[in-house]
Amino acid sequence: MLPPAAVLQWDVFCRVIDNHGDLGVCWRLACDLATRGHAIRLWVDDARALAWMAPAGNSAVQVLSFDDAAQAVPGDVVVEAFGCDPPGAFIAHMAAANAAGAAVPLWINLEYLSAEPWVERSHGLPSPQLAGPGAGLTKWFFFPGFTRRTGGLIQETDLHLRRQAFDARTWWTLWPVKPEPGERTVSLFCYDSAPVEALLDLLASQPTLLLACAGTPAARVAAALGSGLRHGYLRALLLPYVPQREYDRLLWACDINFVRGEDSFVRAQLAGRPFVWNLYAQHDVAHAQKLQAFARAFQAAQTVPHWDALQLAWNGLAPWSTAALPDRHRWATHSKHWAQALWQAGAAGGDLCSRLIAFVAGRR
Ligand code: TRH
Repeated sequence: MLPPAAVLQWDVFCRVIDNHGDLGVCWRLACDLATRGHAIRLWVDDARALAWMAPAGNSAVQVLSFDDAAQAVPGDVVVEAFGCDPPGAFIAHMAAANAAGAAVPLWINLEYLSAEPWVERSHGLPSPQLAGPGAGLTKWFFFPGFTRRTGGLIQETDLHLRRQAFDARTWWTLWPVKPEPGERTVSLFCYDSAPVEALLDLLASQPTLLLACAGTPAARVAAALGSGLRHGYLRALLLPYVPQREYDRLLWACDINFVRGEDSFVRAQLAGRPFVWNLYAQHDVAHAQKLQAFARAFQAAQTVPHWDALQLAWNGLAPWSTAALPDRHRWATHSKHWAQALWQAGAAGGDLCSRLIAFVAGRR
């Protein structure tokens, strides 16, 4: 019989730089680790978004103020999300323990998601700290990703079952507006830079119920559609922020999901529904390479004609005149297959938390 896995105290650090992905990713990670029996302290500098993201909270996750960590005794594992630099006094505490020959937490930097080939080479590398409060310690890079040689994607242990048990028809009955027979449903979550008006024109040629999520430039959607929020065959609903779990269900229920950043992008893939990704634009246009790398992976086994062109145009990397919606059935089938491959990897212990726990166990 295998020995029971050790229950560890995890300190997860999150700084909200902009938007909601920093906290969105950290919250999912914290909850997923807690479900696996671990004790979690989530240190966050601005927890306000949890009021809508996770109104019910999670009794197994302690949410604490980032700066208060300066007075805390570090636990067994420290995860800093996206290189957010935990308070110096907290790290100095670890360095002092190290200098005294005492046990030191494993220190992990959870990085951004990318399908670029260098991720496999960088995942799991040590970063010896030569200066600063952590001098003498080692920080480890942990990269989420799509291949076996990366950290995988967050997939909670019950996610697949919940996804399979989801009944869209019943779910829609709880909404104030429901899709009519033959009307496609599209969720929209994007940055200000996205060509929203052009998309509305494109969608308006067929019966479409558009659910414009909070965070999307709602004023532009409203201005383009007028007070009735209608245009051609398209009608729209402007949504408030909904809890993260409800947002997941929205992705499961819609025929096409426009998503952005990191977390909604991953959840749209796991939904197994057609999606279009709005990348967080970087000054040096590094997001173009990020998109290209993902497109190469996504289109490796099967191709969905027009998907690349739509992606490029949606991200301002090609003229909108080149954009068209891919064939609905082909796109849906491919998205389902893509999700199945991710699910299979997750079920075989390839999800992010399983890999993170194994990584920690291998180095403690
Ligand atoms: O908000 P984002 O743009 O987040 C950011 C950026 O990607 C940024 O570059 C990166 O630094 C950071 O993520 C990691 O998009 P994202 O990543 O999809 O995060 C949105 C979160 O908000 C996600 O967890 C889903 C959640 N959400 C809800 O819970 N309810 C809602 O109604 C909506 C629209 C989103």
